[in-house]
Amino acid sequence: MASGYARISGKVGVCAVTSGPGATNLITGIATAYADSIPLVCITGQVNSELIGSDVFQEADITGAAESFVKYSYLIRDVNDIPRIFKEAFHIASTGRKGPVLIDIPIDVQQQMISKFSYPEKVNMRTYKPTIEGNAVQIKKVVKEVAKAKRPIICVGGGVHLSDAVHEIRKFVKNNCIPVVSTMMGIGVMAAEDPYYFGMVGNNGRPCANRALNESDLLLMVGARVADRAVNRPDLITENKVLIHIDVDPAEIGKNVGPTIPLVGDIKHIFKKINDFEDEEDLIHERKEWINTLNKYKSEMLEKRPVIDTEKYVDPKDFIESLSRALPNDAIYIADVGQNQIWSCRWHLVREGRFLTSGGMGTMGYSIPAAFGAKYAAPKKKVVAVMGDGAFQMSMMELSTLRQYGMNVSLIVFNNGYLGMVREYQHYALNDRYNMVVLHNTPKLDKIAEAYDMKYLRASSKAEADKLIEELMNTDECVLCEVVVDPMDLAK
Ligand SMILES: Cc1ncc(C[n+]2csc(CCOP(=O)(O)OP(=O)(O)O)c2C)c(N)n1
Repeated sequence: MASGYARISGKVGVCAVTSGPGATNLITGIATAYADSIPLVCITGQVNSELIGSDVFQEADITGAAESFVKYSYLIRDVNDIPRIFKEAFHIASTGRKGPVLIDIPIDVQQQMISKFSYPEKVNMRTYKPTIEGNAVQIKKVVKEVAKAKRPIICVGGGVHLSDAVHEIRKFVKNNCIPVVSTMMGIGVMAAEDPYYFGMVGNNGRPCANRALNESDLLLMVGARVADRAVNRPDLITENKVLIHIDVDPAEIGKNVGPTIPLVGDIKHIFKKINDFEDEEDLIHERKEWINTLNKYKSEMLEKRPVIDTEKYVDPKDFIESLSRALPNDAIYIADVGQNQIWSCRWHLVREGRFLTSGGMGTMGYSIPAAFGAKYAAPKKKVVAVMGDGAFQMSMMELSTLRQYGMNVSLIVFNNGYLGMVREYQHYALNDRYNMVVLHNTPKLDKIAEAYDMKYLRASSKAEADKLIEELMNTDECVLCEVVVDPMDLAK
């Protein structure tokens, strides 16, 4: 929830839990935020300072357990450190490469009074000074190199959203006539049907996006990690192109691939400066040809669409596309993890809204709580969460939280009776020897909706799906939709 809130509000999301099991329950949420660089301050209760380490009731060494997933953590020993630590925690979470910060507070510290409360105005940490402004010499080098490129491409990642640089990137793209592809976290930086945008790259990406990336002579990797899902063989990427890697985290640059030009800093700051340089008019013609070539790939390299019996099932790709066309321009769409996520990445057409998903960790059960946080941050926007029947059951207890706080979101469960993505893997890799992927026990969703006093809609054919979408657009209530899809359908 805090993560969904942070992504939509652009502020730090905060969550607080009790000691021991409360704290350990939070670990997956913390790790999910860490993998996607989401700014959080997570406050955990801790047992009495004097008892720490003696295995008392509800004790867990949470700073130790979460060590590798937090940007920083504190165990507060002195109540008078609270103002400074909170100031620092919010600063660390929300600057540089954003991420979760943990504050563990023993009960005795919570019960004491601060002798003289004063909340610091400034943070002064000698060891933490992220680079925001990009190096002027490097920026000039980037501009020079881009000006020479005939087949340049930009690959945008989640860092563009995190630095609120969508406007600056779109301006740069238009001024310089450069095509764009994205990672999963970079979806939405460009509108899905923008003529400069060619889709998501990677093993679950669009063939034309991968081809565009491969055939470019210059790649600007912006706010992306060059992670395994996006670039299969990073070691080969510089074989035929100049690589410019722009990221706020210096540790990302050179981690997976050595760039020709590294540039550390905040993307918004950097592109504001880059956009101030004059454009190279004479190359624009050649770049238009490059874009024409990519458009040819786009129309020729059509993805496989298995034939679905639309009298019996809903075609999820068709459904997602129709849904996204019906949604308001600024709608927030959240995909869970699994086949539903891959379908959503390809077929949800973002315009001015946002697309949220758990990219780095791929945490099932992400979408319902993230929908809560997104709706809390943007109460006037339509929020839709799409998930599989497996993930639904991992977070369905949060229906109660949605109802308690009156968060009217639309939840869409693709019911295929399987942990679909893993079934698909077992289909390809294990010759259909299915093991622990059948969901015989999915509860009746109409009954679940009734139990939580929610509206329920169902579709198991194309005709019903069209009606469902229409009804969904005409309601502001909290809705649980069951969309029956072919159990044997494939992600791609
Ligand atoms: C918490 C968690 N457990 C396990 C996995 C591994 N996993 C990835 S996709 C998937 C199946 C998802 O099934 P479902 O939610 O029904 O969605 P579908 O693939 O059918 O759309 C699993 C088990 C995961 N990503 N997260």
